[in-house]
Amino acid sequence: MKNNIDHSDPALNMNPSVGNGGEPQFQADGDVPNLTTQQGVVISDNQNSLKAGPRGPTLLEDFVLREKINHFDHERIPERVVHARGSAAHGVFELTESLAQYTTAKILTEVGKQTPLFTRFSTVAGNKGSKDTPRDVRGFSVKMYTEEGNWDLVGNNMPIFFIQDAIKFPDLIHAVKPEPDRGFPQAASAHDTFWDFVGLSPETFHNVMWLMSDRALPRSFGMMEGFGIHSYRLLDKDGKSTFMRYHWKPVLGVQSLTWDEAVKIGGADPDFNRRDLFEAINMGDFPEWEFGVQLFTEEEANEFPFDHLDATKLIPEELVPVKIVGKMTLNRYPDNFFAETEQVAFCPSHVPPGIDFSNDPLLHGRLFSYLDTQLTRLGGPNFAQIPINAPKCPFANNQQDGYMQMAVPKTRVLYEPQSLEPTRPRANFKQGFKSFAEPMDDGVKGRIRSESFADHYSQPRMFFRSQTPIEQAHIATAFAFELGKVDTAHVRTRILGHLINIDPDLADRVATALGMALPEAPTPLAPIIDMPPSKAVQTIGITPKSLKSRMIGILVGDGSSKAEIEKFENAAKAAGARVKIVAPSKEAVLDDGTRIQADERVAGAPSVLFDAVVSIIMPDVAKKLAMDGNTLDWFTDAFNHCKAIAYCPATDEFILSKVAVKKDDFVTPIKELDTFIDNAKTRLWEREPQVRDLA
Ligand code: HDE
Repeated sequence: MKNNIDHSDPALNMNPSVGNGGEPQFQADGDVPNLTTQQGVVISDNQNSLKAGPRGPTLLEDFVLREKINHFDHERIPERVVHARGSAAHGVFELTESLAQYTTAKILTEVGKQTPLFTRFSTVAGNKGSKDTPRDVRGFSVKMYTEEGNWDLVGNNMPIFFIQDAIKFPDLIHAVKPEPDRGFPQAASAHDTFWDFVGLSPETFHNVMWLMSDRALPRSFGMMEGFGIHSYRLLDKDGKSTFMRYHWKPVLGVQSLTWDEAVKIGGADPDFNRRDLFEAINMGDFPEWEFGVQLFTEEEANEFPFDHLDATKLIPEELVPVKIVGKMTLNRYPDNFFAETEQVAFCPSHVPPGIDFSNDPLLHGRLFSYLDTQLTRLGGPNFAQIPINAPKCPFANNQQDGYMQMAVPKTRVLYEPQSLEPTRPRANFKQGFKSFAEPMDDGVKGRIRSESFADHYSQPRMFFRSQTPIEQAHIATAFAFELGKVDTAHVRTRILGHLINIDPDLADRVATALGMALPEAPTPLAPIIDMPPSKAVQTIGITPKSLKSRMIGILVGDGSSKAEIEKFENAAKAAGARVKIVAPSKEAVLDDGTRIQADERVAGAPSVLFDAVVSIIMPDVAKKLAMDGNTLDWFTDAFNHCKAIAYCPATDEFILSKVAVKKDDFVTPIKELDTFIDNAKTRLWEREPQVRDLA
């Protein structure tokens, strides 16, 4: 709400003394509701505590003060132990093709039905206040409020995971989180403990390859794929099971940042992805994903050259195509970050009838963990009553009491079997959730890792060999960067050994960048298979040429041509882009005398925040900006990040002449508007090896 108090008013600093009959500030009048305590008592003065005289001690009696401070003291809840940093949005799911042949779940059989949902994206390692752009896996969680109960699809933006067995999860997370003795580094895998764990756990390498790839640096949430990773089951009306792996495919396509951008954005705008989601939704530029499934039978799975119960293995889309059956649209930003984004509790065990679990041992650990963790995070067993977590279909049970109980059951019967209240809820075998009647083999109980889980190198190799040359260079460079932060020599050496098994050329490039000798490769536990390459695992190779939802920065100043600015603005917007005006000051007066407000000052908006940049400034402004490091970096960085640049004559004369920007096909004068718009849809990757020492 806009407040109409003039803060320059010296009266605000005065001390209105209620006890002495003065009228305090900020009083309710007209339509403004009264401010009250939690008990509904109207508060007379919210600016001054109760004191014994104007300069005397504050009185313990002041229940208004105590209640306010007491509640404030307890505002924080424990952040998520992983995935603490996150952003979310409301939306809707619509099924476009029925899977009735495979499942009874209505969410997957009722074509055209709109199901409300809430989706949260997250990083894994960083704390709640950490930046949006570390090199990290991203969480991709969707809570669908189906008419048969909530279905939580708790996935990641990579189709595989680091470990095969849940018992290793605390170790993985302890290794990647800040080191316990020093409390750093925050939100970073580039440190000794992570790479120590990785080197001693070769099963991690497939996910590590994805982590070193551009997939770990998403340009926006709307440009990420989502994967459930594990195989789930679909059950039809006869209880027949079909395995399912689910995928979210972004309509905007997969797009990523470069590492240098990600690092700089971390300083310039730690909320980069969150802000983008907020702005996109508020502008009606709704992020959308297609929902697809890979379906296969037990018999088909037996023919795969890997075990699909192993979460470190993806099922190549070329082997089992992704069948698109639905669409998710995110169309409403949460009203309150804490109440919704922070308190939402996802649990992979939340599935409606017709969906069931496979025997993936990682999934089984998760089926316990997510419910358990909410007890600490949300304070007790009643977190399902928090509005964001509550189902939107009827629900009823005999659970009672516990911390934060909101329900008031009006019955004497909270048990079963019972004969006192015939209308109380009962189980319903026909409609209810049933598990797959899986025949159990009579193996021996033990702490066992299946031999079919032993191949740790074939899929990392497939991933690397499927990449385009520039993506391979990014992966090798990322390994060199990360291992360059590892001080313990034997930890680095061990990683190089594994890389030889994945791809000798990759190992060689990383070793050369680090100035290290290659060790002997460890003996693989299983033969390494040369799988066919899969284009679906690329990033740059499959990024669409499009301006949709990308951001153009236009640098302007006093005297800039309004007509010229509008031409660029309109052309960019027509192609689906968003535009931000950047200027030396917060306001500028254009050539026709109109005063505009810049979205950002150039000092606060480095070019890493934009996908392409334009400069339309007058000579006197250009001359002044040529003395400003921020402005010079604006152009150099845009160039180094392979972006399209459109420049005016004054920019050319006074600024480009001073910086290392070469006039290639993507650096064009503003009169070539169409060329710029076309260039801005992509990046000139061929420029990168000229401006960066890639491994
Ligand atoms: Fe999670 N994970 N995880 N995880 N995970 C949590 O649950 C856990 C795993 C994922 O936006 C926690 O509510 C174990 C795989 C996402 O709120 C916790 C294991 C995948 C989110 C937990 C895994 C994920 C979490 C922390 C190994 C991709 C954020 C807070 C057995 C398929 C959800 C919470 C959100 C969060 C445990 C592995 C995805 C502690 C034990 C594999 C997206 O329960």
